[in-house]
Amino acid sequence: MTTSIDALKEKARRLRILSMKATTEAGSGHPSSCLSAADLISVIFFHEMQFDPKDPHNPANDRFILSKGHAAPLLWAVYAEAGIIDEKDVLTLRRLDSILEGHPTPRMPWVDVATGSLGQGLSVGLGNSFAAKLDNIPFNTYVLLGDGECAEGQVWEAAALASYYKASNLYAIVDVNGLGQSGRTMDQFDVNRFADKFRAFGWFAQTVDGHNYDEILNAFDVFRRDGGTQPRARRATRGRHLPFPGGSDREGLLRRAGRAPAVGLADGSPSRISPARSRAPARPARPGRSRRSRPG
Ligand SMILES: Cc1ncc(C[n+]2csc(CCOP(=O)(O)OP(=O)(O)O)c2C)c(N)n1
Ligand SMILES: [Mg+2]
Repeated sequence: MTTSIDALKEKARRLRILSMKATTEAGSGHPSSCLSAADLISVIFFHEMQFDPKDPHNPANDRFILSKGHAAPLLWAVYAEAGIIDEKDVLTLRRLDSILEGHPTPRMPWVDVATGSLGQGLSVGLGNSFAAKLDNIPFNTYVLLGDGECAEGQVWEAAALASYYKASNLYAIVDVNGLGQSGRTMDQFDVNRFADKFRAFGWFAQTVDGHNYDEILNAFDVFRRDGGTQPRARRATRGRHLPFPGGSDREGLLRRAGRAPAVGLADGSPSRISPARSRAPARPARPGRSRRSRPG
């Protein structure tokens, strides 16, 4: 694990800067949507996820879906920070000859599915979850959603199905920044409402301050430790981001508990997070993963 909290914060700072540079260069985009999620995505990519930075198609890679696809510049900045593309590539954002479009598309090899039509990412993540189980490959899928996006009914259709099928290898992280495209969201910074909704669908949900690294990291730890056994709510105050993981069932905990885990997350004033599978016990070696690493 590369990643001390200071290192994760520094990565997030660089992600913010590069996102701003890219959207400025392109003259369009959603820079604020990138900024609110930078701390969360730093932890997800540089602490939680495991993948081979040299092989986007390694079946054992953990998967990431940017369901709030309009924050694509942040995702491109992540791949630059991971050493997968150059920083200067990120500045080609939205050019006709660039594979780095304003929303993620599979023209970029690390993107499995085009996103940007809000509401669809969690459904695709659930498909990944099924695939992992059918192929017996223990990868996890992380889906980052917007809070405004959660007004889309498809999010809850996916949440219900994930719970029914105990998709314990699926994490949903909701960035509760209180804003949709042109105004306040219905629930604004009331992250507990997000967590309660996910819980109502059978998820293990936590809330965190999405800019507090101790809380974010702890939420993932809690999820790994308790996600399948004792659903617990982490009380927090208001949050800007909410991560919800569907959870991992490596140890079969979720299966036994009969529920899917979820995580919820945080914000910019105080916020909250949720769930976590366990980082603790080392994951069994995955096929073809010998070169996998957390990029530094
Ligand atoms: C199905 C659909 N409807 C509308 C839009 C237009 N749109 C783009 S960004 C956005 C606001 C998204 O807000 P939120 O999910 O909270 O993300 P944030 O930018 O706050 O992170 C909207 C409505 C879209 N991309 N897809
Ligand atoms: Mg929002």
